[in-house]
Amino acid sequence: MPLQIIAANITKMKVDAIVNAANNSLLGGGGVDGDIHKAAGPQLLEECRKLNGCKTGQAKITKGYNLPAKYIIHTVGPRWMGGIVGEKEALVSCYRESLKLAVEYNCESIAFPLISSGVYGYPKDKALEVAVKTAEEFLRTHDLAVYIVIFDRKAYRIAGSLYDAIETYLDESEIVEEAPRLSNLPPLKISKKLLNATVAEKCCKYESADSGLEELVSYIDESFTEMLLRKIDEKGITDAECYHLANIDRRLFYKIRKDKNYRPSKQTAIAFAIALKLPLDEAKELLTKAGFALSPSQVFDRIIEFFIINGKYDIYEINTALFAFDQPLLGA
Ligand code: AR6
Repeated sequence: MPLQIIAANITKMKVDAIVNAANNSLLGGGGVDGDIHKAAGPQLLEECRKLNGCKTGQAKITKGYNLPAKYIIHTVGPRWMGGIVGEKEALVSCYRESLKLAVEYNCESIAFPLISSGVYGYPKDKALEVAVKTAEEFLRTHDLAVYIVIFDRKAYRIAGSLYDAIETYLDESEIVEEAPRLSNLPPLKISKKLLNATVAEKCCKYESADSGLEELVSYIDESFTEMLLRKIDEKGITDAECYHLANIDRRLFYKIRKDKNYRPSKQTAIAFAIALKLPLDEAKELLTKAGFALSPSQVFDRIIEFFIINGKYDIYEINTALFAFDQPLLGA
């Protein structure tokens, strides 16, 4: 199942479980912990008192009480000490233990705040990287919708070097772009009636149609779905690998697989181009099949180009960058 990064207040999330960035006592505090206790109501503290605290890197579960979420998973992140006392391992453990608890309680969706990145001082870009990587690894073997919730969107930054490289790319003078290669043929106008006709009916109509129509129709290119499936075969990857690499829901993938004429959204089409590691010309071709292009005047399109040109095909890295530039994300 896909992983999504969203800007929100976690107490409002309608998911099976939300995660609380708590302290060892589990008796409440400031930040997200304070917000969750306030929104869930005093019964939460009563239940927390019975849990006998929680070790750093571990997780415990309670009911959600007045929250839209069924459960609250309380985990204790590490305090940032400069990254030299095993903070990363402890933070990875927070995500893993919380995810394991969610599965144990049959949750189908879970939302995390950026654990440790507030009062505990873990740098936000590094905290997000741990969150995304650990969740992504877990999703390879589990079916669960995972949301990483960013609260203070403005304070959020990705690693400086990547951010700077993308900014420089966006600032570069306009690149010369080839016109999207739709077809060498003039636009084809076919009535709805003809499109919906059976093959036999079409043959009859072609015979009486203007000369050349039959020839034109025979030029109709490989569809998006056909090109996608061909590329999956050529790359020798499985369907599951493909929809995971594309951060696409399994059900959506099979819907596309079954429908030769499926028209995906632009984000979905690009997600597959990334999953298949297509070079820029082939990525553009796949997009064209779905009726889209990459425009040099759109920030979103330029960021996608940046990653493809630099051979960076990690969809989760691309999504964190898109999020930093306030752009829609790929896949889910
Ligand atoms: N929804 C989503 N994210 C939030 C919300 C919210 N309502 N409120 C804050 N955040 P922090 P920590 C973000 O300090 O660093 C508490 O006192 C916030 O922007 O809540 O793990 C505990 O009791 C930040 O990115 O948790 C502990 O003593 C992230 O949540 C200590 O703080 C985590 O910030 C834990 O510190």
